[in-house]
Amino acid sequence: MSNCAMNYLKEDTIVALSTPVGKSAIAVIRMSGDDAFDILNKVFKTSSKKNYQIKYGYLVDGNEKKDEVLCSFFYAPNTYTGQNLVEISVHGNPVIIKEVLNLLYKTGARPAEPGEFTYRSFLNGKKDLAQAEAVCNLITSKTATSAKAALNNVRGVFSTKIKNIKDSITNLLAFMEVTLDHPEEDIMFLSREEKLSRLEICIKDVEALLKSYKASKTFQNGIKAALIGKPNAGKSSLLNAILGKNRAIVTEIAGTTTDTVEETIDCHGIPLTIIDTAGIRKHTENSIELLGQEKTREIIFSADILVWIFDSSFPIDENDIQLANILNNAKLSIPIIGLLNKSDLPQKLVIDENSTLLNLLTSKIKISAKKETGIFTLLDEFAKIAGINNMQDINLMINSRHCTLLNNALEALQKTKLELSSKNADELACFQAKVAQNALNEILGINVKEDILDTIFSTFCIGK
Ligand SMILES: Nc1nc2c(ncn2[C@@H]2O[C@H](COP(=O)(O)OP(=O)(O)OP(=O)(O)O)[C@@H](O)[C@H]2O)c(=O)[nH]1
Ligand SMILES: [Mg+2]
Repeated sequence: MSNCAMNYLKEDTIVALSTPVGKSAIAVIRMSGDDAFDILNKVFKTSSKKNYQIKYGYLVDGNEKKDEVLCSFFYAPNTYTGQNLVEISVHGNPVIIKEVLNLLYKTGARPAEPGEFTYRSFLNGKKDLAQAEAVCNLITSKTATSAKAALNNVRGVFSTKIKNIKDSITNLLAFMEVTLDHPEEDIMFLSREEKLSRLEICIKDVEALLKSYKASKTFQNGIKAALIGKPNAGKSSLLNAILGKNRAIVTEIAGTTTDTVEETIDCHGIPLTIIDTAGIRKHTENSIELLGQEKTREIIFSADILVWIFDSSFPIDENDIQLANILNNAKLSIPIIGLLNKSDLPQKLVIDENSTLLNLLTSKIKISAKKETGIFTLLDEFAKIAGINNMQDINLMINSRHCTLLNNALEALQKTKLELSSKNADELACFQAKVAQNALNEILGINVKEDILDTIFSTFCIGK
């Protein structure tokens, strides 16, 4: 199957299931193209005489009724794709869906490629590229906070910011070019200082957007925290306390958890995946536990944050030392939060101020997984490590493509500034300002190469 944007035809009529595959009350099949209404009318029988936008009836193949449906008609150009578009609500049974799709293929529609509805919306100028990309983010957002940010991008908040910066550069360029063409005159010109100060504003605006990139990434992709520690330290108890439900088995037997248990929560708007692991200890005969410990060692390398849980009702023992050695040898560059658990019991744990063990820890927090104390402090610590302040909100989704282009724009603007500051180098200044303009245009999808569009839209699901 080709999912290359270059092969996407704009004119023919495409059809796809836009809801998940499976059983549901209703499934929605979407069809877009000049012939969408003609194709549908060949197989749609309705008694509705009025020109309603939504019509009730049956999809038929000759005399055979395929399903009882509702069809919503959207007339070009005010539609998602900018073309004639129909949404057919069928019964959500995979068998029916397949039959209906086959019927529509037979009648002249072709299966849509991934992201092709949104691609058409981009081609027809309904959405710029940054807006179109955000449709995908909006669907895959894992927390309300990131969904809100993605919605702002779809609405065009991010695009407007880019356009404003671009307009300022265009305006500035006009003044710079006039200086080039009429170097002897000095009326109507912006002074060098004025040009520089306008340029500085553009630079600040681009920098502000770039600052949101790290947070955007965290909110979109989330972070992974692995709970590690010796058996019986209270890892599974902590997972349950954070989730507020009994997800993992907790017993007083050391070596209870043998396989990893994973859950994702909303931590200050960040999708935080917490992984409970098998406890690491020096001696065990249990082969399942040994396999679990192997898995724990692998997870240590794939996590963004480690949470090392100690049993503070006992002194440090050989199992803690064993884990310290593993972590030391792993030479990790990720934060390790030390949790002194069981703070409800008499405290026996002493971490020697000079020990390598202490050096491994980024921070120390006292908790009791059993009494559920210290949990909020831990969640705040996660957010802090992720670079998110307590009340910080994120308004926009800036992806890695935007980040690269914003960096290109920033570099070009800084070069423009350099050229402008050193006298009589205005041609080079104009050239660099145009480089910045082009980078910003590319964010919006202006003059973007087909293969870039291909890469972006092929990551979408079919039916989007
Ligand atoms: N008093 C007290 N007991 C706790 C606390 N946290 C856990 N425990 C107890 O410690 C025992 C072990 O807890 P688990 O959560 O199963 O420990 P684990 O680290 O998952 O152990 P493994 O799965 O064997 O590696 C259980 O009996 C818990 O009830 C705590 O904060 N205070
Ligand atoms: Mg456990």
